[in-house]
Amino acid sequence: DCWFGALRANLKVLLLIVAIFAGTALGFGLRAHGFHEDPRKVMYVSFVGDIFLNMLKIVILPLIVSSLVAGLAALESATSGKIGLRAVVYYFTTTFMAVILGIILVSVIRPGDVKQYYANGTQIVVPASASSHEPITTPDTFLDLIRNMFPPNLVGATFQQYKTVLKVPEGVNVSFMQAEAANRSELPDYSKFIITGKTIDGINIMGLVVFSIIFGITISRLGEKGKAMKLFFESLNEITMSIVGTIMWLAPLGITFLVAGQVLKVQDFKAMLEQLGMYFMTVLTGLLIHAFIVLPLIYVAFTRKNPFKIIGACLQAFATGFATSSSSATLPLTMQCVEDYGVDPRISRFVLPIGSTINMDGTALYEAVACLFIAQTQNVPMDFGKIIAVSVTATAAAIGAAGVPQAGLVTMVMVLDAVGLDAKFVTMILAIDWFLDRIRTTVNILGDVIGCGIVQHMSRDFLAKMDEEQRLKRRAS
Ligand code: DAS
Repeated sequence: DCWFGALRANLKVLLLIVAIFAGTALGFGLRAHGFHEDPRKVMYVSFVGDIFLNMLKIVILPLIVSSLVAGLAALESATSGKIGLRAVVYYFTTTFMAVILGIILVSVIRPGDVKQYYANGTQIVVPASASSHEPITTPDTFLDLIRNMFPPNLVGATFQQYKTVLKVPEGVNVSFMQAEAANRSELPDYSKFIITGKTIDGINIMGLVVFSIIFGITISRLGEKGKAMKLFFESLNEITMSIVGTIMWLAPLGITFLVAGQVLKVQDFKAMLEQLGMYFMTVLTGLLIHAFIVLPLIYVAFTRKNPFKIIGACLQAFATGFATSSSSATLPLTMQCVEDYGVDPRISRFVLPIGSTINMDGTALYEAVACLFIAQTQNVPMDFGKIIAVSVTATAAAIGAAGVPQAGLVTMVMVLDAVGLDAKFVTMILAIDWFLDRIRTTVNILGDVIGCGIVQHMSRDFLAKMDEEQRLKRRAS
C-alpha cells in the first residue's frame, strides 16, 4: 500500500513537471504558427490555465482563515506566541540574507555595465510607457494601512474598503509606475505599496491574516465558550483541504495551458535575452544559491536532518508555484505537501499562511538585484548609504509584496525610490520578469517549507507535551 502511495505521489509530481515541459513546447509550437500575434488566440490558450489559477484562488480565502483560526485555537496562546516568534525571526533573517546575497552578486557581476557586456553598444532600452491607465488611488495615509488590518467584519475584509484601489493584476500595471513617476511631487508613502501589494483580486490578505490570528488566539483563550467556533473552523479547514485535493487533479491540464499562455505573451525573446541576459543570470544565480545552499544549510544547522527530504516531498508545490507564479495560490498545495511529509498541522496551519504572505526570500533578492542593475545601467553611483537603503527597502518591499504574479515588480518601486531612481525604469526589466517571477515564487515557497520544518523541529517538545496532556485528559474522561 505504501509503495502504491509513493508511486501515486510521485506520479502527481511527474505529471506536473511533464505539464510544464508540455506547456512550453505547446507555447513555442503555437508561436511558430503565429498564435502570439492574435490576442484572441492567446486568450483562448491561457483561458484554461486562468480557470485553474482562479480555482486555486477561490480556496485561498477559506483556507487562510480556517487554517490560522483552527491552528491557533488548537494551541495555548503562550505556545502560539513562541511558535509565531520563531517563525517571524526566521522570516526576517532569511529574507535579509537573501537581500545581502543579491547585493553581493550584483556588485561583483555588475550586469548593468552595458559597455562591459555589449561591445556593439546595445543600449538597454526603456520601452515607452504602456497604454493609458484608469485613475488609481490607494489608501492615502498609513492609518489606512492600520485601519484595514482590522476589517469591520470578516466578509468586509475580503472586499476593498478603499476609494479606488490598485488591484495587483496578473500582468503588472506598468502604467501604474508611470502614474507613480508622474506625480513624483508628493513623497510616495510606503503604506501604499504594502497594502497595495497585499491585495489579491480585491482580497486584503494582510487584513485577513491579522484578523484570523486575533480570532484564533481569542478562541483558544475562551476555552469551552469558543469550542463551537473551534470545531467549525476545523471542519472548514478539512473541507477546504479536500477541495484542494480535487483541484490538484486538474493541475497538469491547468499548468500546461498556463505555461503555454505565458510563452505566447512574451513579445521579443531575442531582445529580451540579448539585453537582459546578464541580469537574468545574476538573479538566477542568486536564487539558486539561496535555495540550494543557504536555506538547506540553515535547515541542517537547526534540525540536523537532510533538507532534501522535505524539499523532495514538496516538489508538487514547487511545480505549481513555478507554473502559477503565485505563492498564495499555491499555499493549499504547500500545506498538503508538508502535512503529507509529516509536519504537525498545528504548525503548518499557523506558519504557512503567514509565511506565504510575508516570507518572500526570492522576491527580496530579486528586488535588490534589479534595483542595483538599473542603477548600473543609468551610471548612478551606489555609495554605502544607498546600499543600506536598498537592503532595508528590498526586505520591506518583499514583506509587502502579495503572493500574486509580478507583485514583486509592483513593490519594487519602493526600492527604486529609496535610491532616487525613477519608477519608469521598471519597464526596462519587464520583458523578462514573467520568467524570473516563476523562479522567485518557487524560492519563496521553498523558504516557507524550510521555515515550517525548522519551526516544527524547534517546537517538537511542547507539541509532545500537549499530546501527552490530551492523552491524560482523554484517559481521565
Ligand atoms: N509572484 C510572487 C509570489 O507569488 C512573488 C513576486 O512577484 O515577487 O510569491
